Amino acid sequence: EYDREWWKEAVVYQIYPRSFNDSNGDGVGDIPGIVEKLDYLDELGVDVVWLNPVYESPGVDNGYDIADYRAINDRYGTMADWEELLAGLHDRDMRLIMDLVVNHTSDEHAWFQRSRSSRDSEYRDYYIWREGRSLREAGVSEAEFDASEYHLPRGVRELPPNDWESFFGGSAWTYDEETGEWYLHLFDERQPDLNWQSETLREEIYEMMGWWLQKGIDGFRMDVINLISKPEGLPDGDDSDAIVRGADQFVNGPNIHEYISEMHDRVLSNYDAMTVGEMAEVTVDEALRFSEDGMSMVFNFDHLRLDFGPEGGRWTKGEWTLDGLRSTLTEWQEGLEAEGWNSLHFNNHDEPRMVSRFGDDGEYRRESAKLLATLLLTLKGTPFMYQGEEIGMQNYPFSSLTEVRDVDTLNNVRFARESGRLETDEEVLELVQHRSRDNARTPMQWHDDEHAGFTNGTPWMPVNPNYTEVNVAAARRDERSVHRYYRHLLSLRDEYEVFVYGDYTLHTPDHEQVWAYSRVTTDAELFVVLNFDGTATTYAPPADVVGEAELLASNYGLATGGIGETLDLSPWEARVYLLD
Ligand code: ISL
Repeated sequence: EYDREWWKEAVVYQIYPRSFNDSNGDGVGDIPGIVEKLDYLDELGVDVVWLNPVYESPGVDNGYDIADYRAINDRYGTMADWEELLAGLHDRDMRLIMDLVVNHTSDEHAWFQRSRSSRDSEYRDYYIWREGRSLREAGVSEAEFDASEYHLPRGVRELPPNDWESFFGGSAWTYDEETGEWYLHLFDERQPDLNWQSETLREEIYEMMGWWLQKGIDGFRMDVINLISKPEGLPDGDDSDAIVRGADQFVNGPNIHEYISEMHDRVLSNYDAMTVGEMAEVTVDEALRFSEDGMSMVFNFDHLRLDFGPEGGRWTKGEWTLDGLRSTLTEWQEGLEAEGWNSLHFNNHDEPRMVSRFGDDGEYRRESAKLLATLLLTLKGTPFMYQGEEIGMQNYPFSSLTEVRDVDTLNNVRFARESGRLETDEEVLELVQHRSRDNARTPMQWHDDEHAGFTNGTPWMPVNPNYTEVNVAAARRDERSVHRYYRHLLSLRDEYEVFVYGDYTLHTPDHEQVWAYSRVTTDAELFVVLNFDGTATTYAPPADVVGEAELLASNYGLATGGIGETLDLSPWEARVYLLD
């Protein structure tokens, strides 16, 4: 009766290996460290692990700069360790999806080394090389020209081939002395973009994907996959409001659907694999097209931009509203109801912690973390949890830039300082606390020993000082913990199909602090009510849900069933009812 897929019924748990568990005391998490925690994941009740990149890499962007797609970074372990991880997951009926990072490689990848060596290299067109523009061509006078902006060698006075900007700040082009041309990098200069127009390159990628699938993995999370197609002639950006200059040209570029469906035909269609495409900017209509191309689902970020400031962009600060969150997520719920499938996520290794962002990480940390868990696990779609959210881990209280490791934060701060957009240390620190990806990258908090049990050595990132209270060991002992609540909801999802396949109907499009919705199949109905605020309120549910019902989950430990004509809701209260 439903269009069933294993990945629709699954809950994914994301592991950021550097910060999960260190088995050898070097301060960096590793694969044997994950293997030690497999029973923990099994007990929690998740079905799939998404592993952030563990491939050979110089680590400029913590592994998103890959030097060899078929080798494991020895910081993290060996291929044998990785095989043990895969087997250990499969033995416990869990699956593994790997990160596929094919918009770019590291500059240390052999392809790039050969590509940069000469204009005639057979690898030249694996990457995107262009000549610069002369000052005259660009209409820039000698006096106006600031060579330091482009990190040019002495004597070179030219501009990059176009005006595109890197997501990490500054021009997306770097001049390379070896051949006197520029190469494109939408991220760090040590992450050159691959040229998907080359059929040979595409073949190499498909072969590599097949190689991993043959090893037995269950799918891929595809990094910035909608950036891989760049338009002919690489025209300047046309939209000054774009997330970065040029995005209107290279986001969902002209051949994107051709490449994704080709990838599907050539590789993925031979396996029962799950794929999730990470998409910097994507609309519901685009998402539907990607599902026609054979992608299981995409990550969209509409709801993770609601707290950008009015100036726009990630390095600004504004306030999200319930109205914004509810209408954005509802648009996606409704838009993918008939076709397609949603992913659900409120944080990951690039985003602040969800309880700090959408909940209350002070007085109501526990309650609001549980409310957000309820939302994540009762909307329609495949939920993605990020390590630590199951114990309500929160943002790190940064007090200085010296605590920051992330290339994105450091580069963006540098460019914002250079351009005068951020003037004082206070402004910088406030934004870092609010936005830095490192908020999510502090070590996992296992127990209340030194370094939270993450390592016996010195952790590569400071541990959040709240680890003495917020840690797995304490949470497992405490019946009222966030952790217990996740376990409960995860088991409910296994028990009741309506959590997976029920249609979503919103009941409170305008309510100031309550978000209530139903999930309905032909034979069951869930009613979910969430009080998104630190004050109590009374809410009158729609008449057709009032009556006998079983209270399946509640973050205030209520025992009674039945939905009354009015519901008195405590601060951050969440309830899930199954109607009789
Ligand atoms: O960090 C961001 C949002 O918080 C984005 O600018 C981010 O860089 C973008 O969403 C793409 O992220 C992915 O690709 C990057 C890598 O640094 C991120 O960790 C990865 O998730 C480049 O590979």
